[in-house]
Amino acid sequence: MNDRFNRAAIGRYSGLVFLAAALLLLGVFLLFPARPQPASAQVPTPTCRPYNDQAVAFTCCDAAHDDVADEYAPPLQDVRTGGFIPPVILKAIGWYESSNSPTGGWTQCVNGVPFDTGGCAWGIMQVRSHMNCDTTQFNAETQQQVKYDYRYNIAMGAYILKKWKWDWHQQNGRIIGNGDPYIAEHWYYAVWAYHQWTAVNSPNNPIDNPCPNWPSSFGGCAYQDKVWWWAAHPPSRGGRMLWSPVNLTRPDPALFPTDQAEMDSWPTWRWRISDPLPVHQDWCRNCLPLVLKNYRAPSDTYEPNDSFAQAWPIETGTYDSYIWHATDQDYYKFTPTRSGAIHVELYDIPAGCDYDLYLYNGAYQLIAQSTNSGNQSEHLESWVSPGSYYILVKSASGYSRESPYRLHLYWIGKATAPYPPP
Ligand SMILES: [Ca+2]
Ligand SMILES: [Ca+2]
Ligand SMILES: [Ca+2]
Repeated sequence: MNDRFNRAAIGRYSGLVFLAAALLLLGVFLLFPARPQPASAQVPTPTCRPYNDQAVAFTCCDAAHDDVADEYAPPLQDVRTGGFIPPVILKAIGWYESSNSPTGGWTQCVNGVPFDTGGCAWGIMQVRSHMNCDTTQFNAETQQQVKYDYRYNIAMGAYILKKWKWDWHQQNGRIIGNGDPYIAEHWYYAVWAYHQWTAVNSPNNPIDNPCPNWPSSFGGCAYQDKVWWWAAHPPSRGGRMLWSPVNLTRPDPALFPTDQAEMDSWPTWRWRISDPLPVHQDWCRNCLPLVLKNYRAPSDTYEPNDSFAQAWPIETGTYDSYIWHATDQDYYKFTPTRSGAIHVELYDIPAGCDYDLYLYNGAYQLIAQSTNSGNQSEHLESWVSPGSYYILVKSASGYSRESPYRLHLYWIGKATAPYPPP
């Protein structure tokens, strides 16, 4: 070995080290690209997401159809149910669970403070599992959303009902009828377990649930019977019935255990009961209930909505409704919380009709319209900022009480990059 050789070797070696380091840095950069830093690292003080009865009803529909969860990417708990829940069940549970709040049912917050029971159960769905008083808890951000965001709260209630109660009963053979989730009566055990799966909720328990005046009133009845009663007797507020009644059939109470000892020894086959007839379906195609088949909407939906003031609040999603008479105007209100592009589509316009689509800003100024001829579909898009926007559907000619139009609102405010640039 001589010095020259060593220097050359060291030179080659240094070059390799430099190349390896550069590749490593490039790899690190590709794996963890620099992200724009938020303007302030401060955690914002949580505030209650604003809501009203219509917004709660629509969220119950979205949750029933597993359509809320997209907004809540990790690190929140994933609240996708992966299935269907008859929406009237979520509406009735949410009403009954929060009905002891100072402002009645469907209460998420009171005076800007999340509604709780004993600091343990939270919001409209009174979510208790994995919250403050439970031994295993959701992370802080998830708990915060359950408390402050009615949409997340309802989605979490739906998640618990479907993933932890319904699925658990199905897996253990406690099945009503053929276990079809589209039949509302099949959810009796899941709703029972939503409160607690003990004989305290057995409808045949004469001590806890005498239920003397069923079906005229639910006093003294089991938890899930109370939910059944509310489904059939929707409350009204502000002159509007909060949901369409669905007269759910209560199973024969004699089919169930009278006390905990009996319940503990109940063999699986005894939980398999036939359909309590008649059974019912409910979904949100028109936000109206279905009693089995052969159903037709008896009235228009989302009414009254004939002016800006009456505009029906909607979130992203699909809505079926009617131009019920020649001068019917259907206003919808959309309140984005972030800037983004919205797309509004109007389709399934009935044959022989010509409906048009208009978009207004919060000052009632027309900002976009789509007015194709005949029953061609309409489509418009616009850039929106946080605030109120109004969508108007009205008829240029014709109307139909038989065939609904379909309105679809798509919002990409969730996207990180504005498009088009503001
Ligand atoms: Ca209408
Ligand atoms: Ca109308
Ligand atoms: Ca048209």
